[in-house]
Amino acid sequence: MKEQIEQLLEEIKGLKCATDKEVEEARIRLLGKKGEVTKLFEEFRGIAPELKKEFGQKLNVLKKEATAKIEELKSMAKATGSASTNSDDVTMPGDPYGLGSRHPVSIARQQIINIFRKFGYDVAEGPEIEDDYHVFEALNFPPNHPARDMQDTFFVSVGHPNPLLLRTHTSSVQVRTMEKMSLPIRVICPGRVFRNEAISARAHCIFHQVEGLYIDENVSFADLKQAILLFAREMFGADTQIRMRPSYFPFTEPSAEVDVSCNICKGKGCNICKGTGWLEILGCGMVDPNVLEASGIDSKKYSGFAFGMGVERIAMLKWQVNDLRHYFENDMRFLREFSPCVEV
Ligand code: 2NL
Repeated sequence: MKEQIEQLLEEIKGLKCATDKEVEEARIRLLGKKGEVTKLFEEFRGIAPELKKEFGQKLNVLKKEATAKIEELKSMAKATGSASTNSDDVTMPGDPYGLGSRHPVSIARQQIINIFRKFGYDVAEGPEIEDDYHVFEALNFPPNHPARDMQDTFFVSVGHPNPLLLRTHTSSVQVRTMEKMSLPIRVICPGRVFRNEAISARAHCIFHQVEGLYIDENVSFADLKQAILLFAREMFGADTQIRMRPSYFPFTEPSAEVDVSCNICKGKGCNICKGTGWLEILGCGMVDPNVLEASGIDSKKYSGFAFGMGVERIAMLKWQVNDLRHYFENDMRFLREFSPCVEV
């Protein structure tokens, strides 16, 4: 009986099962009515009284070990779908996962950057948490301008003469460039910006911008117009036309909004351009002399132009996406349309 108990203990220690069914079979074989452990308990009734103490203890240990092992195998089967304690079959194929791909906003941002790099612009980045001076004051925003209101801007600190806030445009990076770089300056500033707006098909409280700035002697509005025309043709196709409409920004004078001819109907009028034949792509203008002087640039000697565009908007127009929210929801069916995603 001693050998039988020891042999069974060894067997229990090394017990392996691949499925739920196998665990149940092992339980019946060991602990069932006619199971091996049960049988030993029956034999135990007939053994000599002086051996009862020793074998009683041994049998109790055996039963405990068998029950614990069955429980362990059962819970392992639940957790992994397999009760095998030896599931590391190195010959099995690995778990496949799809390759990631670039987000459409990232693709559009990179295309805009590449175009301006080709034109000789540097790329500059700066902090997302900014101060009032670099976002508003240095850009000629009057103290009571609505953009400085809590309704439009996310403030990080208030009640301070120069409060911290989340930048509402990347012009703040251009201000920092003007402060520290020698002239001439030719720079673009891509980055995330934040506005306290209700989310809709056309607006989001976080979006991406690319702003540009060119300052040198004798920079004219004609230079601005040519730079924007060349950009539009690179971005939307060689036959793209542009038109400029007068506008207003605190930091440029004169200011303009730029439309491109609709790349769907080629200017004839369709539902994308709402029958007008034109799509608005950016705002721009000649840098206001007050903005140059605030950053220590002599506005009598130097002039410049600047522009700003929303990357999501450019991406919507380029790929005819009619709802901005698609860019933030990370629906794989949408994202997969932009670059082939290797699926296994
Ligand atoms: C828009 C309009 C614009 C600028 C941004 C700028 C920057 C400096 C000086 C002057 Cl440092 N201007 N940026 C100028 C005109 C328009 O953005 O609609 N953006 C989405």
